[in-house]
Amino acid sequence: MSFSIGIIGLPNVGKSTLFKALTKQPVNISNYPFCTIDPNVGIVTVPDKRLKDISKVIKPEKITPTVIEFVDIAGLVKNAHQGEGLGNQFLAHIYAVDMILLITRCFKDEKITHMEKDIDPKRDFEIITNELRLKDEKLAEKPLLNICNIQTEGINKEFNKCDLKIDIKLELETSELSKEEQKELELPPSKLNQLIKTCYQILDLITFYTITGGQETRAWTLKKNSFAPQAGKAVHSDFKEKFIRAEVINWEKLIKAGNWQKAREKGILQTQGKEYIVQDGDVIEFKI
Ligand SMILES: Nc1nc2c(ncn2[C@@H]2O[C@H](COP(=O)(O)OP(=O)(O)OP(=O)(O)O)[C@@H](O)[C@H]2O)c(=O)[nH]1
Ligand SMILES: [Mg+2]
Repeated sequence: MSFSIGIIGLPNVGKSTLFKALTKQPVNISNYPFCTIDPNVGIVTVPDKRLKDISKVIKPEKITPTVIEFVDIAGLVKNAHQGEGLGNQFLAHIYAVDMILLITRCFKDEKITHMEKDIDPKRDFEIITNELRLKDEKLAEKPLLNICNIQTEGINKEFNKCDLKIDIKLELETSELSKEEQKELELPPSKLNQLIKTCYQILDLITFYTITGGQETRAWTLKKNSFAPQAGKAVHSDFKEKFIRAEVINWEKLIKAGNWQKAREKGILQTQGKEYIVQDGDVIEFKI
């Protein structure tokens, strides 16, 4: 099951810059409103220390993290719902995502064009949320996280509706450096992992794992409170209908046991049926 997060905001506020820092994909970034027209779509690995820990004991040939999709949507302007700017077509892309990341510009920089001339994140936030509401009340009810694009070294306008302050330009510059270079330059720690994890929480997602007979450890994304067959469907479209039962163990217990076989010998693998609600951190083997 894949989940998708849309990056929206006024034109020229740093949406594509954030997208590039997250996905490392080459995209057009320029000091030019409506630089992005067609949405950019990219996949981002969900940071997961548990997957690394599981892999240390299982020693698989392959380790596959779970991913989340980000969509860099074109800039929205006032009256977009009536077709202003590139209007309606952009709003249509917002229907397709599960969650919205709204970028508001807080940094002052005379060189970067602002559609509304002056820096006022509160006004900009209201313009965008209003456009969503005018287009469709349902769009305004979507999960939303407001990212304030700030400048670490520079002048910023404060905005109290800020969920996460990120220096987006610095994040992109940091993401293009090696770990060693980042250390040497004493750059502040990146907030991108925190951003991805926060989206995960807002979307009410959990992670479960499969180990495919010790060949591949893999993380999967699932909505909280899903039944085991739903998790099976994430692994293989067939597995929902063919699901009979699953062997389940919490990831920490598996690590303690050493491997799947030892966990079985200890009798700590649990056999679960269709009614089992998958828990965050479960390692599962589906029986079909
Ligand atoms: N000074 C400063 N400039 C930034 C920051 N973030 C983005 N910019 C610059 O702002 C300009 C626009 O950035 P983009 O990422 O292309 O903006 P966008 O929101 O995708 O714009 P559209 O696609 O036109 O809607 C570029 O020149 C960026 O380098 C920032 O944190 N500080
Ligand atoms: Mg853009």
